Amino acid sequence: MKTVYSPRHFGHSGHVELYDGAVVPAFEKPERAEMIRAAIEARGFGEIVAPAAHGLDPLRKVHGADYVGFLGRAWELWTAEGRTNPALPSFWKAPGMRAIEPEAIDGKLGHFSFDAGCCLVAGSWDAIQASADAALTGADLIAGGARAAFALCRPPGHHAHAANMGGYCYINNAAVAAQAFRDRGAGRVAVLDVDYHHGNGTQSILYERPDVLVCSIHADPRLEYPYFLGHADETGAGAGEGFNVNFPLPWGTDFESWHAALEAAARRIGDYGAEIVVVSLGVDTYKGDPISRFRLDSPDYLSVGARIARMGLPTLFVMEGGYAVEAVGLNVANTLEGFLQG
Ligand code: OKP
Ligand code: ZN
Repeated sequence: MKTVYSPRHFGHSGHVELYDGAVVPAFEKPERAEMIRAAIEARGFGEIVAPAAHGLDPLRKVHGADYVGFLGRAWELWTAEGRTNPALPSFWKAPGMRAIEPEAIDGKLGHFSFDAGCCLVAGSWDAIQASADAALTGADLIAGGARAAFALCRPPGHHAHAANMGGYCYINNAAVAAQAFRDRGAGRVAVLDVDYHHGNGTQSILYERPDVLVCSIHADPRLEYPYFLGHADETGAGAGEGFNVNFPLPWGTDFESWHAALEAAARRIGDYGAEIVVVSLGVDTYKGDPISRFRLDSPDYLSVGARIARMGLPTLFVMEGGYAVEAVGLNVANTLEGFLQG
């Protein structure tokens, strides 16, 4: 299995987030991708290749053109105001306010986000594009006949909505890849999101579509970020009714309970008749994750990968979360090894 990786992710460094009432370095940091790359290299799963440039058109198929344009210009607009700190949003519209894009960068940052989990620094846009290109290149590998590929995306993507960044995510790499598979002729695509957090952006983007089934296993939004989406009664809308499946689980969930949800999701994907599965691979379900509260242990990820393999589908793994830097490489490599042996 090939891995798609670019060192351009390092451009997205030195960014911050609000945590416990303070501005702190973001948990989503470059060391994560480097630990994963090192673990993949050490296991010798296959070649590590650079992403090919796909341009912005595939991004604009799932995101608004104004939003993509904003991401490309935000740093320039911010520095034109004399700012040197990361461009961090902190103003949002409440229901009843008006969704008119402000001219000032501070207003634009709020207009195109849903939380303070995403700021932009000088190299962010380049890293964001390389991350999306990694997902698209992984999709190319599978379209070319590979059974599986691993897109080592950083920054991650599953929280990003069509026109809003949030939760460390800017471009929804999984949705971009799912769309790319559809455009290449796949009739039915599934997204299986195993990150600890609900994939609110992926759900939102694909909510009214029957051609992409979205299944997400995550901490219950009554307890956990993203708080305002991810409940079990969100089953899709319009033509997409029945094609969104959420598995919210309580804090402290162990592997046995978590795996029962994976089993149900895998069966649902099989019943759907998916031709390809995009796995939003977060390993923040790990017991040692600093911002999460599930209890999976490193060997459990071998079983996760094996169960995904048993679906018997061409599989694109797209990297999402996982913040226990010392274990993130091991946990991702175990997932992929379980898949390859399964
Ligand atoms: C991204 B991914 C910190 C509380 C919420 C956001 C978590 C984003 C996780 N202020 N932090 O799904 O791993
Ligand atoms: Zn997560």
